[in-house]
Amino acid sequence: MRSGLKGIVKKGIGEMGFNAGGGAINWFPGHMAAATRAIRDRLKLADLVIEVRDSRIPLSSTNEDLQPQLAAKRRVIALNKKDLANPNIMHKWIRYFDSCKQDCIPISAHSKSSVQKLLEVVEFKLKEVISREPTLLVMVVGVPNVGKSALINSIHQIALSRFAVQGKKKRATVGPLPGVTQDIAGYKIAHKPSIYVLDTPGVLVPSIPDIETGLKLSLAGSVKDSVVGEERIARYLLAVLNTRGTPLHWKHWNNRKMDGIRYESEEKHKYDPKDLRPNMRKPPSVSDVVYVENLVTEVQCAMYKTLAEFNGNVEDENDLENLIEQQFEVLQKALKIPHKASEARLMVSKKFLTLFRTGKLGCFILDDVPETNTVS
Ligand SMILES: Nc1nc2c(ncn2[C@@H]2O[C@H](COP(=O)(O)OP(=O)(O)O)[C@@H](O)[C@H]2O)c(=O)[nH]1
Ligand SMILES: [Mg+2]
Repeated sequence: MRSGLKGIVKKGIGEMGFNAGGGAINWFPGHMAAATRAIRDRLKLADLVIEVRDSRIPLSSTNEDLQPQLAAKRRVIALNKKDLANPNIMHKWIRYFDSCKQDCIPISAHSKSSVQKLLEVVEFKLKEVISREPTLLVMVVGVPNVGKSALINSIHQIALSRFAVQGKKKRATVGPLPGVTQDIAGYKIAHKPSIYVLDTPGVLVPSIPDIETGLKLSLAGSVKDSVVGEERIARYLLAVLNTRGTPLHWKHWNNRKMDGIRYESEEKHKYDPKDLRPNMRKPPSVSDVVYVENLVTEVQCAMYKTLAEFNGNVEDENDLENLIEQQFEVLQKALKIPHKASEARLMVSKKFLTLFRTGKLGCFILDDVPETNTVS
């Protein structure tokens, strides 16, 4: 890890450890211990696991404690939220998982076609068992917020349409399976053989191995914001963006956008009788979209300007900290947060995080592809 970033990570969190028992940061709520036990028990019965991870953090979003058990099963890793991940780096990750002989498929749980592809891989891997077992169990596991339930819902939708095509009146059985705890819901997605897919509650490990993993999980939304604090998460994000030099690329991006706007407005000058007709099909949210786009442009320009004019060294902890301090101020303006607002920093952090998490600042992958050939 770069030294400036390392310093920010350390300083931001101080000496607080991410552990189950105590310290200021406790992200292992009691219910997760019980849930982990229930998942371990079910895993014994599973014919296949779909391990859902967040594409933006393909390694940091693993549950290390479950890895030995997961690795021993038929497993497909679904790298979800691919719409938020940088596709170029995603290719490298796919190659990495390939080199580890681990089936892995990037998906977006909201896109039926990608979920369909995942199901094809699942069915292929189950082929030999399908011929001899009347009932098969597929478990969906992963840390919180990676999109397990969204995936299950899409699988369910696909299953419903399959059943409908077969003309069966009794469609997929929805709801808890007999003997399955309420927290683990199951859906039937096929018959002959019957295939059940089980959703599970997201569980983290009792102790997060290192602070940066914790910050990445927070950034991706697997840990509640209140646990680490929005400002700390935002500072970490700013540190990552600056050390990567990302805002320097935003200039070109926004130049192109501006060219687009200029081009459009020139076009408008041409007289077209159609322009006189009231535009009935204009969606009502256009102004919202424009508002957010402008906000993003302002944020990116502010970030670009501060970094381009910065004459310190982002690898130096103190320099980086000064830069981030300065950026908090310009971001407040860009994000239109009143100068005197109480808790302005918190508001800046929250808004900035929202832009990042919704992909408005671009696509990112925060984990570095390992050089060794070990999957964890
Ligand atoms: N952008 C994006 N968001 C997703 C995707 N899949 C799930 N989400 C969102 O991620 C959040 C958590 O999803 P959920 O299914 O509840 O996660 P779970 O805790 O693993 O069950 C929700 O806001 C989903 O809408 C995806 O492929 N792309
Ligand atoms: Mg869920």
